[in-house]
Amino acid sequence: MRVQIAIVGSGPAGLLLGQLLHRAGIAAVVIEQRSKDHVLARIRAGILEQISQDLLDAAGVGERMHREGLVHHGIELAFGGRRHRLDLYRLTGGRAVRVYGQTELTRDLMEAREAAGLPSVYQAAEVRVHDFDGERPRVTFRRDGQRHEVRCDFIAGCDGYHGVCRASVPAGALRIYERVYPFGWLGVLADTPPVSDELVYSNHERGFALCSMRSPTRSRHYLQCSLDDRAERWSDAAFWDELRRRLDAETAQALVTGASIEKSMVPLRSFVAEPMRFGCLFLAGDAAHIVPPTGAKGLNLAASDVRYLSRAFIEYYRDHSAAGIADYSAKCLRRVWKAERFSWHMTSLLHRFPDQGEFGHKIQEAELDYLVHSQAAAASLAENYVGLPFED
Ligand code: FAS
Ligand code: PHB
Repeated sequence: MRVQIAIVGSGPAGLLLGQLLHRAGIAAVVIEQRSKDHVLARIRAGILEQISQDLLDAAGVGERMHREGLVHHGIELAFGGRRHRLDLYRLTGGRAVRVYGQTELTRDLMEAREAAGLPSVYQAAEVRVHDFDGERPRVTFRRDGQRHEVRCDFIAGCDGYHGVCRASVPAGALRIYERVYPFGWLGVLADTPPVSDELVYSNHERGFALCSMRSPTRSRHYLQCSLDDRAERWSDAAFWDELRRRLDAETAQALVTGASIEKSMVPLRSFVAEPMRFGCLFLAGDAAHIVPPTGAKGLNLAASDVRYLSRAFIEYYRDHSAAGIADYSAKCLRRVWKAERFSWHMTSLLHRFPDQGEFGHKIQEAELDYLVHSQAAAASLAENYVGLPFED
């Protein structure tokens, strides 16, 4: 097979890139190691910045998101037994976020790709990338016992943190920056009504908790947990009891519990691989960077990379200019590091660290108190939460 762009990975980054390239008449194939069902079964992000929503519209897949997604003008911070609302809309001069699960966004993109009859390979085994430092990059894989080869102009490594693309870059060519947090998140999805109209982020002495949602009838909750914890050790009752303990009295009272339909645990890390381009190989999304989910940035950063990468490829083929390709990594990384900073800040502000001590806790309390009583501090958090503007 020969295409212009070989996209490795059928998560949000790979599928969104494929759709934007298709709309520009650029031929791409998506190569995914798992099945569609497996990709759709992963429960992940829930918050879309306006920029990500605009990209989905540009990709022609925004209709269900607008119909079913929930626009949120604020978030609430709970600490010291009270909730404090941050009016994101007022603080940012009219900007908001939309709750729309990554699973649904991925489904919309998969369906659009299928409807357009675009080439995708699922359950591809032994995916390998070759000769991306030369002029003739290739991707090979096995499927149904046959070896396949895709010849292309460029390879988009959209294969996530554990993917093959970054792993194929010579170690000396990468600079890795990483912080592993001493805790994880235990997440539960349940068909129970959300505890509040907006998200509630709770800083509690027992640990962080987050009350989120997917729809008016489906809630998503998280508890900070230790790294040696396991989801299967938590009964639903134990999860709900601990969540109640970490909420203020009013919220705990309003919590409607029920059977979990998904329960999973993720470790938290900040991770950046620099640069994000190696010859004809371009990394996008989690393949290049990871943020702790506290700032709801992971999925939105993937979309941000894809915005730059799709424009670079379109410019290359339409305008015969390699400027966007040359600038790709530097432009992405400026935005990546700002999101890394914000996600690290939100994580440091809201979680209990084993070594933080009483002084550290008092500093957290003071920062939260300052945040909810200072217009300037609240506006700073708000503009990062809704998504910083692009500095193209
Ligand atoms: P993805 O990891 O989504 O997709 C990569 C794809 O590449 C996968 O389908 C994988 O199967 C495939 N792949 C991997 N290796 C391959 C190979 N060798 N060959 C072919 N295909 C290969 N973000 C938030 O904002 N909020 C959250 O609450 C949140 N929760 C998360 C929970 C978990 C468990 C994880 C891992 C991430 C979470 N994130 C969250 C971040 C998440 O949403 C990512 O930012 C988002 O999935 C990034 O999308 P992609 O870059 O497409 O990577
Ligand atoms: C989610 O709904 O999954 C979610 C929302 C906000 C976050 C993290 C996760 O900061």
